[in-house]
Amino acid sequence: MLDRRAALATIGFGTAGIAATGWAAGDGGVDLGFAGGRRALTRAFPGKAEMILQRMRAPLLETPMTALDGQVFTPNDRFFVRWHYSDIPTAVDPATFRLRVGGAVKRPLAIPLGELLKLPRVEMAAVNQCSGNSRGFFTPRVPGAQWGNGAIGNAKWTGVRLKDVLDLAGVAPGARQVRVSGLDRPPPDAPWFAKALEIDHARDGEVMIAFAMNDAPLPLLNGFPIRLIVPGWFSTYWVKALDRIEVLSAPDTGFWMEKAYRIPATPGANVAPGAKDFPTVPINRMVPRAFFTNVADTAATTASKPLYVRGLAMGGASAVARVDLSMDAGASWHAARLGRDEGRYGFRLWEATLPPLARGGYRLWVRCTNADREAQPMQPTWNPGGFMRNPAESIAVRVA
Ligand SMILES: Nc1nc2c(c(=O)[nH]1)N[C@H]1C(S)=C(S)[C@@H](COP(=O)(O)O)O[C@H]1N2
Ligand SMILES: [Mo]
Repeated sequence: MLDRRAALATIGFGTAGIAATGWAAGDGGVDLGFAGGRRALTRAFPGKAEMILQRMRAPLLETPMTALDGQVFTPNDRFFVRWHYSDIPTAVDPATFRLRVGGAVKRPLAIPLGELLKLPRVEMAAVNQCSGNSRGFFTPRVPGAQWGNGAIGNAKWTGVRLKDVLDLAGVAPGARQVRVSGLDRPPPDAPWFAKALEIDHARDGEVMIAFAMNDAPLPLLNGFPIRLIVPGWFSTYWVKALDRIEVLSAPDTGFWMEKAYRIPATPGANVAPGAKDFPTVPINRMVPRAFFTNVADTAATTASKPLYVRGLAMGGASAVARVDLSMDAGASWHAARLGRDEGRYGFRLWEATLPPLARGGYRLWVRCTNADREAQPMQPTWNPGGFMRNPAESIAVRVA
């Protein structure tokens, strides 16, 4: 329980406009909580139940917050979807599908799915989060998909180690990176969507090729038949419908590594709005986050009733160490209860019950700290790509 004293020593309704995202808007759609954030809901996509429609082609589908509430694993039919190009696989024949492994290897391979499945199996819970998740909240606004907080999901992934596949092909001496790409195709003159990992990262035994998601085949829109899982890293590297692995003896100079998905080489990827010509690095590890999932941006309660709040937290590149709540804008913090640990790269449930509060308006903050002692900042950072947003979230609480 948060103590009453801390609860009372609080600020009133903030005007910061920070809001939980993906809540019913009353007109059958949702309001993502930023200007221009109204979206329709859709059931028009194969393998997907109700999703927030961000874009029809290439599909961008966001998970409503209500679909994340109360469970660590995001159902496959509510898992967000993001493709860059509209020419995406609409059917894949598992019998003829081949995973090609080439480049700086001793034995180039074209591996049938049946052969891939013979390798030792690994299983891992891991959060898949778009680099631009929550971009719609950036102030000043930045171009790119205007996501609320729902370009994120956690699944139990089953697959094989990328390392084992590379060992089958035999990595040649002098290998530097491993580049991956999938079955989607760019329009004429646009660069193939391909991402590269350093060779040691690719061979760390954690990076995996998944063929199952929450014990079911991957939905087509999430990368059937196989996709890359890069635990702790943003999902731009989690290449879907993976059909090509190339070992490179020099760093990848392709558009999607050299020009896109780059962040300022500063703490928190933070630069002053309008800054230009700062050094950048490819986006990489995720950072801690915690969300409210059972209450909208404004929770109403009566003075005599305790308020129960819960949500999800992620540590980013390391485990969730703690989740704390504050009712005094971060001056003091109170530990939330944590749910079962399903693995350091996955979501962790958190919950707390606020004591009955005096009538009035409050702001309740939640913050995750990871095992590397990295905590969410109170203030949002800014960069022109709209990447890596992770300030502590807050909701208004009205007690009548
Ligand atoms: N083949 C392919 N893989 C891809 C992409 C893509 O456009 N093509 N987009 C990446 C990005 S930016 C994101 S956010 C994730 C989204 O994964 P999901 O659709 O399963 O949620 O896929 C990644 N893998
Ligand atoms: Mo993304």
